[in-house]
Amino acid sequence: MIFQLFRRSLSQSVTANTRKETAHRRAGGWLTTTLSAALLCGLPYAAMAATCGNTSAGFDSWKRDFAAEAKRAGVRQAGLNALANTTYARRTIAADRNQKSFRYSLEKFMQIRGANTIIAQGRKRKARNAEFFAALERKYGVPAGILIAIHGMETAFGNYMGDSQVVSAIVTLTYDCRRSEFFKPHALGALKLVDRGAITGATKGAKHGELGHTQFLPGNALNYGVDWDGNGRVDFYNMGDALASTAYFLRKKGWKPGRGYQQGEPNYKVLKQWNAATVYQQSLAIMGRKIDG
Ligand SMILES: [Ca+2]
Repeated sequence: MIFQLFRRSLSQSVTANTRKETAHRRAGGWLTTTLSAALLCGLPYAAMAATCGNTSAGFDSWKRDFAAEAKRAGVRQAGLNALANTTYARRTIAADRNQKSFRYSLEKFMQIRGANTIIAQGRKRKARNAEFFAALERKYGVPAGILIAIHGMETAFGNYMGDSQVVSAIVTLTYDCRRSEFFKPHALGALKLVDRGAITGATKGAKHGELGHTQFLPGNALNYGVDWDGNGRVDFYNMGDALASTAYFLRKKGWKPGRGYQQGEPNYKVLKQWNAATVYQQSLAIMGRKIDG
């Protein structure tokens, strides 16, 4: 049950994060605009962005154009190879087209997301890993409760991290006309993560390319990844690295150490940076308090 609900949460999270990107995207007008811009600027068309598509038909030729763009953006050979090896992610596109909006009351949302289970398990996890969470709080100022609540909400503590190939998923979403511009930095991020050895073309994640224990989109993974266990590699499938990256993300988004995160307190607004859905933010604050309490 948690699995299905969890999938919904991803859709909700991505939908919320990309809402503003969808309004201005109209398939059809884009090519004309790009060509006009190319003519006006006197640039060869090959130097412009690759042309999106709504079916798998143009994917391979798009990939060749996107490879040139990726190279200009600093992607190296390993990332370019991973791009060349991507396949059109049908299940991702099917899931993306099938997204529904949910409007639950806070109480209902917490119930269907299994908040009581997350709180009960979360308290045990905090007790069992007390030194780890204390060390995270010392370094990033983010208390255990909120990190554990996120971990529980996103993947049921690492039990459901997805079965889609991350690079193919995020590259396909960038090719797809619906939200190309939103996903592009994450596709470039995924290719750079391949360059760094953090992921490979075979790495599995959620349908929209979210990675690891707390489901970072690849662009965020690139920017906020932390090698907590010091093995020389940022690994979002390692709990320590993933939770440290989550704490670092929140800190960089404005978390104030030692200040509260309940509604009306300074850190509550930082939760919005993690997920744009109000009920999600409210749930995190409540679960976090109960786990920390
Ligand atoms: Ca590591």
